[in-house]
Amino acid sequence: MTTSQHVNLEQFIEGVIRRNPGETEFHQAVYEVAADIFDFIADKPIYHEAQILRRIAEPDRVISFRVCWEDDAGNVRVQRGYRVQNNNSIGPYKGGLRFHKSVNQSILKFLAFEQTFKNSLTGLPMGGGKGGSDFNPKGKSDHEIMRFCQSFMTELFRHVGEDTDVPAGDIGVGAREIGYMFGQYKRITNRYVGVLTGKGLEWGGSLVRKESTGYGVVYFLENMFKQDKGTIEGKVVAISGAGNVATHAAEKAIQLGAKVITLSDSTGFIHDPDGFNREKVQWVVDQKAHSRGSVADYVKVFPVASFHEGERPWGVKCDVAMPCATQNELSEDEAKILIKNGVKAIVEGANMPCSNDAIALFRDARILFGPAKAANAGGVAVSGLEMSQNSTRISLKEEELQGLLREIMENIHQNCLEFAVQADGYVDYAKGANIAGFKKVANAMLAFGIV
Ligand code: NDP
Ligand code: 2IT
Repeated sequence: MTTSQHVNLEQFIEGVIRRNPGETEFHQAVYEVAADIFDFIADKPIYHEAQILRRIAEPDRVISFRVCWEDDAGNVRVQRGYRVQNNNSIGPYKGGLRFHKSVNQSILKFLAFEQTFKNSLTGLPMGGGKGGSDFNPKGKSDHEIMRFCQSFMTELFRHVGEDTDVPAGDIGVGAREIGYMFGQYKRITNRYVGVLTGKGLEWGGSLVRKESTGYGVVYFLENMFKQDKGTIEGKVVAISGAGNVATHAAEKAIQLGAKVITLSDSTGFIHDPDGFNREKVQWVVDQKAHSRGSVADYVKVFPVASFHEGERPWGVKCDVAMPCATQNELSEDEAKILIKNGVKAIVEGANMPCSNDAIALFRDARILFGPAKAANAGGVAVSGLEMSQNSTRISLKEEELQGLLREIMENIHQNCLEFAVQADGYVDYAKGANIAGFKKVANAMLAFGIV
């Protein structure tokens, strides 16, 4: 073993920062995982010798490409497209595509890195990947979206495949975009295969995929409470976001007896002190689907509520905080406010929504913390079931899939527990998820030798 293989955590992170200059989100994600993994492998030299963590933190490949498209006014527009294939040790690369103006290599590398551990935790054979573009879908016509998706897939198709890499949706990519991309893939390759998940039900999609991430987040919370001899019933829940994850999490939390009092988008947050019900959540879904506009108009329809422009919901007193919008949307200062207001649990619906300092505060205060890679894994898990259904050409029934999602979330919770219980009895789910997710990928990598 050379001295370079004896690095400690700080030296390891310094190396990551040096090799990936300016990629702050990627550094953050690697640090959060590495801190727990260094503890775990301290007495396991085989992982050090094979440089497993170093290899997982170096994507297998980062593909970046130009995407040209024509807007409705006939202007030529140029975007950048990416696919980060992080690790395929336990299955084909798998993970969403994000279309958002903020997308860059750092964000997609952090997401692909996280996805590797998340997919491992599901127990299904999926590696980690992520992709997307800095294309901003806001204010674009349907035809512009179609042309962009077709152009994006015209390059992406050569890098993906049902046994190679299977993208899906993420921020700004839902059933409509998956449809345009699948249509183009089929047209170019003349193959009808499960190359994307999140497809429509008429063309190879799976029941329950749409709801699965949000529902799964709430099932994970239910399991955390059960373990802590508590219940979700009667809890006051603050949720951020107004997209796929946030609205389905709200729906399931309400169904299980919680009172959801906030939702938000990039323009601000709605506080409804009476609590959302199904109809109110549906209003938000329709508002975002039809106008793609702000949730601000909610107060015109439901005057009991207030809209807080440009703010996030974490100042509202709640028992449970569920950040379901985007990365770094819950800061250290906001964590302090939540703790002061008596928060009992935080569960991450979005990927890396809490800063590392915020997570440290929750852990120190011994507050239940459900990390994204475990809590929001229900989405990719049902994507995995969509892949199985595509391979076997058999469609599972709704009830069966709902049952499988619940069971997978229970298993993920159980897998975390194996490494999560601390000397004082606190269940550190972040640590549990990092170690359980790492172990499976690491052991597969050991089996393959130095590749
Ligand atoms: P959507 O595009 O459906 O919704 C995203 C929501 O978050 C919108 O309300 C959007 O507001 C808000 N948002 C996005 N970016 C920002 C930002 N920079 N600042 C403030 N608000 C923002 O995406 P999803 O619901 O699918 O994804 C939400 C999160 O969940 C992401 O972190 C994603 O990676 C994660 N996730 C998604 C899964 C899935 O299956 N879809 C699976 C697992 C995790 P606005 O409309 O104003 O832009
Ligand atoms: O972050 C995620 O897990 C997703 N966006 C879903 C990925 C997938 O392949 O379904």
